[in-house]
Amino acid sequence: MLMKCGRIKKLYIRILVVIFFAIWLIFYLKFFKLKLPTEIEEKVSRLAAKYEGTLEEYESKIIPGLGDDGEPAFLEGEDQAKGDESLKTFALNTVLSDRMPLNRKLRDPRNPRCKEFSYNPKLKASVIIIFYNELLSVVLRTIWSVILQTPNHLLQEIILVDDCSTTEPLKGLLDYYILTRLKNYNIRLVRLSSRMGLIRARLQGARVATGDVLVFLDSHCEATTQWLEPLLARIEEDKTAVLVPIIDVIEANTFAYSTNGETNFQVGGFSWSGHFTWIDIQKEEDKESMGPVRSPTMAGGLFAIDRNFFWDIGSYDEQMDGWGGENLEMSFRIWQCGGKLETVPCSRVGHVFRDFHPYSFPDNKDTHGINTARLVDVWMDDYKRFFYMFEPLLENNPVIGDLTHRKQLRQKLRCKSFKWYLDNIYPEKFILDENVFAYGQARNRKEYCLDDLQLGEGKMGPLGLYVCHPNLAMSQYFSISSKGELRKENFCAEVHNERTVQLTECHGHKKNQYWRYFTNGTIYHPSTNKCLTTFEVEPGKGLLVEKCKKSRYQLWEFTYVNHT
Ligand code: LR7
Ligand code: MN
Repeated sequence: MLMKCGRIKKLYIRILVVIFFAIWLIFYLKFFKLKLPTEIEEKVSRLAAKYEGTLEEYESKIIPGLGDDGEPAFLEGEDQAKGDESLKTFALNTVLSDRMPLNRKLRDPRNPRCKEFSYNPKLKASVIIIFYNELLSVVLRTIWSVILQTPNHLLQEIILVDDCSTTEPLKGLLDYYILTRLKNYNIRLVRLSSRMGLIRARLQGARVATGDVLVFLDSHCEATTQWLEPLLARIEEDKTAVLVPIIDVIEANTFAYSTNGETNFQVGGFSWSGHFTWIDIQKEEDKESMGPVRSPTMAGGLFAIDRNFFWDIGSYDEQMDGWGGENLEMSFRIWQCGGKLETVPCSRVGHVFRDFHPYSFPDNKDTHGINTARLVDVWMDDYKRFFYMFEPLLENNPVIGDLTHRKQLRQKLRCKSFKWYLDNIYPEKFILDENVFAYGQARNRKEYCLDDLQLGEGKMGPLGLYVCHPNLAMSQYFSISSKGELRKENFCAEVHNERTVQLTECHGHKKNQYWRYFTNGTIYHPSTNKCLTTFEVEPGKGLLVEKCKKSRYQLWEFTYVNHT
């Protein structure tokens, strides 16, 4: 017995020695490899032969001071014409960007009160910037802004993830730029060997990150004064807080850095069709405090999160392809599974908003739709019914893919229901069929229905009349809310000139958006003392109000009526 113990002990020691040696070897090799100066020198001189000329020429074209302070910049003559032309293909002025200094100085856009706060975070950030076929100068300006606006001791590293770009300047020239012009900074460039889409590209970046906090940025951003400190300080206070800065607009044509004022900012919402939207902050005191403000969702591209928390809470849905959906998925998940999402008004970062995506996706797949279907199936419980009214073809469609892992995650983390999220985090969200007097199709003379005439999200237009569809579709879905609004998701019927009826943004103050639906079937508009009518209204045209009278043109029957 004693002998046996002795042998086992010896065996253990041997194993330990081997492990120790292996670890030492790995470290030694890694260290040695990193420090091998000749190898880097060789690479630099190899690249220099090919790119130094190009880079010098490129740098010589930069016009000092152009775009300083975030002022709009303009080019002249041929450059101006070429710049305008580039907007059509790249959705941003590439000629101007190439002329503007890569390290341009911006004004401090913050509310003056932010300067009174002092932050002294101990955490370090890994800034992860992913890109696919972006303009080199725009990417470099993003990197420079991070370097210039971040104190050294807070920046662990910058991780660039190239999602297998095909444009030439993002290849050798970018390598060469980093190895020469940025050699004093800790920058890692990860090249993906195939196009993975932005969700998986971000995951690859997160996998190699070593900082305490991950900060994700789009590759066409510019950080401003003290952008990082309040984010890190808040995470230090609460590891479960996921934070977004105020995202200012960098104009795609002039690169003007524009803010919506020092105090005005919005937070994230969503539409039932599965899109991110901006919404006003509900509580007045939240606007004033300049402290972190609750945000039901985030836009997705710019945020800070504790690195361990990122993995614990389920990182991303790796089966999401291309672009879109991951932002709402992460937002709902964070709230439902015990985290919080906040906008930090004293942190501001600009983002170039483009009119269209200058890139396409393999197979032209509707990745936004598919990704959103994945998230609604996992996180939204029965409320997914609304999304599928917008996207009926995606319901139960195998293109959505397997959801087992994400559903398991929801169970494992014991996440709360979507109803909890709506009640507690986003109580201002209008739910089309809850707490309403009536909803569904509103029929007049059996065959005609209220119809938004394909208004489209965010647009105003007449409240129309159309032949009823055999099934309830979103264009004919209306509700009479508990406040007496005749409404869609965000649009309310309102009387203009005492006669025509328009759908405009709901203001919540009753007035000319106030209606009453009587049990006799009339929809009455108190402030004009008139009733909604189809008299002399052609299908496809806007509805009217007229003096209330006994008339079948004024009678409406909703699919569902809640008798209270
Ligand atoms: O296949 C791709 N691979 C990539 O690496 C496609 C894109 N990308 C990169 C791209 O180069 C860019 O750096 O991913 C980043 C985001 O792509 P954008 O800039 O074309 O997206 P966007 O700004 O139009 O879209 C917003 O919504 C997306 C949904 O998937 C992402 O979450 C974006 O990060 C997000 N951007 C923001 O939140 C910035 C504020 C905009 C608003 C509102
Ligand atoms: Mn973007």
